[in-house]
Amino acid sequence: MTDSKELPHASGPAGGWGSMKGMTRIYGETWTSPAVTRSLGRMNKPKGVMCVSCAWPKPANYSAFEFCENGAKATMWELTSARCTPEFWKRDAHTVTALREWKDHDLEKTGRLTHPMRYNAQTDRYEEVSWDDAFAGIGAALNAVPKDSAVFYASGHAGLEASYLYALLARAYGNNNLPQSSNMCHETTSVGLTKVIGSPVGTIVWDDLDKTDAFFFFGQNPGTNSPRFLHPLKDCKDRGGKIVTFNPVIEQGLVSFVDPQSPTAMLTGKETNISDQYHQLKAGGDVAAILGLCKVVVEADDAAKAAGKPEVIDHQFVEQHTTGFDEFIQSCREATWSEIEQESGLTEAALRDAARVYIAAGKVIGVYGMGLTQHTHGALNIAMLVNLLLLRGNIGRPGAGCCPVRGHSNVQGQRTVGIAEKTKLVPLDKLKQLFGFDPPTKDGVNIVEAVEGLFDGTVKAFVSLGGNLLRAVPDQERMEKAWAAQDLSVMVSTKLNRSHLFPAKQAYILPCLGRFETDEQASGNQTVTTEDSFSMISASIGHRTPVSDAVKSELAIVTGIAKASVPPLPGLKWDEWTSDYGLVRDLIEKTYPEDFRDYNARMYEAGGFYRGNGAHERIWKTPQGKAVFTTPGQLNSLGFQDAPGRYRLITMRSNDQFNTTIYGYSDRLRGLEGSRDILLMCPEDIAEAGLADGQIVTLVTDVNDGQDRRLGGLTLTAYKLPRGTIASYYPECNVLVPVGHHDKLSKTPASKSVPVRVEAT
Ligand SMILES: Nc1nc2c(c(=O)[nH]1)N[C@H]1C(S)=C(S)[C@@H](COP(=O)(O)OP(=O)(O)OC[C@H]3O[C@@H](n4cnc5c(=O)[nH]c(N)nc54)[C@H](O)[C@@H]3O)O[C@H]1N2
Ligand SMILES: Nc1nc2c(c(=O)[nH]1)N[C@H]1C(S)=C(S)[C@@H](COP(=O)(O)OP(=O)(O)OC[C@H]3O[C@@H](n4cnc5c(=O)[nH]c(N)nc54)[C@H](O)[C@@H]3O)O[C@H]1N2
Ligand SMILES: [Mo]
Repeated sequence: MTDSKELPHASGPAGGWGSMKGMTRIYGETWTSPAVTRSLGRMNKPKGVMCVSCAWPKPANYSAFEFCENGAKATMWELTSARCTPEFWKRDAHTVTALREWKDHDLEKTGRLTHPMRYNAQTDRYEEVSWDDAFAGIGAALNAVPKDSAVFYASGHAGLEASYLYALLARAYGNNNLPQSSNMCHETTSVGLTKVIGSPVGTIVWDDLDKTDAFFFFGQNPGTNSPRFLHPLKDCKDRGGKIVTFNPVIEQGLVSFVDPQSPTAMLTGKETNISDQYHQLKAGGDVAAILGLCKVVVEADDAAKAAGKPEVIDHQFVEQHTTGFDEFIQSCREATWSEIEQESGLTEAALRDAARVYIAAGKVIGVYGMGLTQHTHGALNIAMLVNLLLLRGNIGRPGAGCCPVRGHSNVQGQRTVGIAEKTKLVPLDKLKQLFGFDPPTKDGVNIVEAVEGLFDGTVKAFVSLGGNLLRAVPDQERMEKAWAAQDLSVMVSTKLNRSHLFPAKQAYILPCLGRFETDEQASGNQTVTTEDSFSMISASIGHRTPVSDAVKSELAIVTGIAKASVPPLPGLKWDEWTSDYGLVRDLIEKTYPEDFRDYNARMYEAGGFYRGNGAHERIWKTPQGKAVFTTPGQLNSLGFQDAPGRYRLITMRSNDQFNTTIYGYSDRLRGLEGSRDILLMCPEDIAEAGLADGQIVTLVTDVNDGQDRRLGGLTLTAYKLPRGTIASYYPECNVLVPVGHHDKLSKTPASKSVPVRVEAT
């Protein structure tokens, strides 16, 4: 294993006092009140509030502190006492144009948005508007553009109830243009996993974490992005289990962890070593690495058979449950070690070590994140991981399975309840029956198509239920111009962000309640529900006083827009639904009866209720009716060739951000402090390029499509990375990602392997 102490930028373990310090700093910066500790105490517990940060599941046997460093940061960020009121826009320096010079961190630090605002081009400022005027203006503008040209985007925050009605609004308005943040994230999973196991989501549940013998991690960073995952990982190690990691970057959370919930560990500093093996493969090298693992499994099975020993491949499972096996193992036998080594950047010996752990483990969970999904052949990456799991029957039995770790707290659930641009994913006939209108049958746009539509002028109006799309998508510079050229932009937001600063001809910012706040409607304080990465559905009940009397719930905003833009129909009871969200849950249950049985009663169960998943029961909803082995057509997941001076750029998240929300400038777990304008490169590459550690450089996208994409002012920083793989931060790097650079099947932007050159500035 690589010793973290060898890193050019060594850091302490994940968790421990470092995480306490991280939380304390945000506490100081957000001026939140000490009452925040009461909110934190309710987090992820029945009748409490499900974390507003990531989608990591909530255990039924919860502990006193069921939150992590990043959940606490996200909570304090939302519960800040700072307010961005209409007064903010009256200050001389606060024109929209001037605010474009501000950093993401400083925009959000202005605090919670308190009033609906409309852009005034004369003054170049947003000005307060009444809700009635805002809804009327939005309705009129939506009805003035062709129906196909309006887009209804959702970032994965809003609860199931508001999301269901949002999807209904788009369809009643007249299109299926319902792209979502997962189009930049786990859409590769939704498409790729469905292709091979017939399920768009992961196959494990909480109990499997406690039963597994080994975790294999591919491109997911729990220390930063889902820190509560570190507890089951520590438990796995405590019971003698193994963890093997494949990641070009050494991520401290996968190296060692001090449990902040254990007084003994905190006082003694006792670290748990997490990864038994840490394989720093090249970005885009997973196809070859996994093929290498499978090759060893096939070899071991051949040898076992020859020696009359128990088989290594689970042939009974393969026979009964899969298709494509013969062709796949043929490709394993044919692949040479030299090409596997070349493409993965790992040695045969290292891959044999990893395969030994895989073979010795009775039950294995394969975990993955953006390191697999955000590639040109991201779906192939996922299919390869499934190949590996299928060989030994590691899907659909206790302690084993496939575990994509989702991002936003309700990103998976929004898709479940109809926020989907693909009509085949939505029971349109049910909608017709329930609401009495003909839902449009033409597929809508995903994010890449929406961005292309903005560029060519076919998208004219954009409604965003949360998020900061302009900052999150590829080709950001072009996007800023195109966004502002639209007829209408509507942002339902909690904080100011860059997407607000490129207002369309008519532009609105609509402030909404956060999940911690009470949501009083005619029938009382409302409950909202969310679905986590394990398909568990849980209720949240807000308990904090709303940030201002003038904010509305996301659901009330959705119904407000709906009433103003969709003709009235007896079946569309927007007001009634707003007065009691339980009625919306009844509609969800009627639309998806198998998934949401007894919804209103079961949503308070500890740990949530399970929506079910065929693949978990070995029911494969693929065209073949079986799980599918995939023979790789190529040995990496890139869409370009290596060339002299061309690097594979990983756009990465720091420990001090949640997507485009930048809490600060401390990437503690990577030992990087003080600046986000950095480029990480290994010392050998720096020397070969004739550059020097500390030098200021510019990144230039190495794609020949007539566009000049560059990002300057980056401090070159020597870091322990494989040759040819470099890394810099998202979202800053989004000016470099071409919109056409995406996963072939799902169109998820390939943000983890952007071809770039490095120029001395
Ligand atoms: N604190 C915090 N938490 C978050 C978020 C956040 O921004 N901040 N974002 C949320 C969201 S929306 C999401 S989707 C998730 C994202 O969480 P993750 O899926 O963990 O996403 P990333 O951190 O972007 O990338 C994961 C890892 O992939 C590695 N990697 C890059 N390229 C490759 C490759 O080619 N192969 C392999 N094997 N690994 C590679 C990177 O080094 C990194 O460690 O986290 C969620 N949680
Ligand atoms: N280069 C590169 N690009 C990427 C990625 C990458 O790894 N590399 N990752 C991609 C991924 S995985 C994702 S998910 C996207 C993220 O894309 P988005 O989901 O669009 O962006 P966020 O940064 O999560 O959105 C932050 C904003 O959401 C609003 N907000 C926060 N809480 C709430 C709430 O409760 N309700 C409402 N209505 N609004 C709220 C606030 O105004 C805040 O400014 O970015 C993608 N882009
Ligand atoms: Mo995400």
